[in-house]
Amino acid sequence: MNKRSSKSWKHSAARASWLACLTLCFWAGMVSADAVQGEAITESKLKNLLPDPGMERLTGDIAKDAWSYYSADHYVVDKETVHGGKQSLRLNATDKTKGYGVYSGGPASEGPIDVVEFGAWIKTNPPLGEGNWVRVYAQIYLKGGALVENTAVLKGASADWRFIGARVPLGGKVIDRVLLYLIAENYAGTVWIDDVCLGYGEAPLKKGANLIPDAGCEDVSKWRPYGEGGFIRDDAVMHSGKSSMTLKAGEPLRLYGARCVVKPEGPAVALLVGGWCRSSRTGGRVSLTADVHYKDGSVLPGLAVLFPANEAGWLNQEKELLINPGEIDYIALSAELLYAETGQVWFDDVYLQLLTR
Ligand SMILES: [Ca+2]
Repeated sequence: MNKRSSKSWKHSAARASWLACLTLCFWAGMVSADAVQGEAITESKLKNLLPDPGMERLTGDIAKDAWSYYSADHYVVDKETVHGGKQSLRLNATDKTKGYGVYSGGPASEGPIDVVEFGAWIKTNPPLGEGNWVRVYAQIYLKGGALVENTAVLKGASADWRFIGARVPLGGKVIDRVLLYLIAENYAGTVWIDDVCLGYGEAPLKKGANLIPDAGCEDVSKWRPYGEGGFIRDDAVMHSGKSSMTLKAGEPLRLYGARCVVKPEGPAVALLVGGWCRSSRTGGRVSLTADVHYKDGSVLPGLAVLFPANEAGWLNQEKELLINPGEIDYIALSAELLYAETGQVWFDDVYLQLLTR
């Protein structure tokens, strides 16, 4: 994030919402009453989206820095007490009735997000006592205006650096922006903040069961001729089990194939299409190709996984193919040998699985 956009967090709306949340929303989305020890979040491998997470570019000049304060009291650049790098941010809290803190933010997401992770390393002197705490509070603004809040709270006496953080499941929502506040409350003393993290995660898609009824090509009665047809079961060549399915090129510039139609249930983000293929051919194209037919009559055709020529043996190829949203009526999967001049291909252990969030 560049300097210009980082300044966009210093607007009055953020301060107003902070004041509102101080009184109204403190306990909303509270995830942790005590410190979450360890690096569970910092090791999450998510890209850190904060403009200056390590306080390394902090100058102490509110007009220049990526961090803003919202109380009347300034933060200080500390080069002595650091968690990582050469600097940390220090708050000098003198009045227990005030909140002392800073905030920064994260950008809009490019696509749906499944989890937001945030956290920070905190040190206090004197140690936090009964009724004192430091919290990391995230305001996640979704596209369309909804607000998701979550808070991780550091409590308990310790003079050491401690990590607090939280994971917020969003279930595939698009983020407009995130504001991340670090606040000491009901506390008089010194607070250091360093190595803050804010990341957006897209969880791996969930794989459904294989929809192909005769995936191992043991029976092949579930497959139908496609194009010029001409496929047969081969009991002498197989990747696994007792047989495979083979297609032979005949007339050049023709399509020889076998097709299987499945009726999946429920929505999907993508299809996982793959299988094992062995081929001995001249020219042409070998593929597993899916056509998705929707209940509204529309068709998404030609989602193909290509197999290179591989006379030496069996080769596995697979692909995650994004599909359009909508209710699927059926999917036709074709094992194809297209435009080959001569030759033969074998397919075995074919799979077609729905991928969902
Ligand atoms: Ca640092």
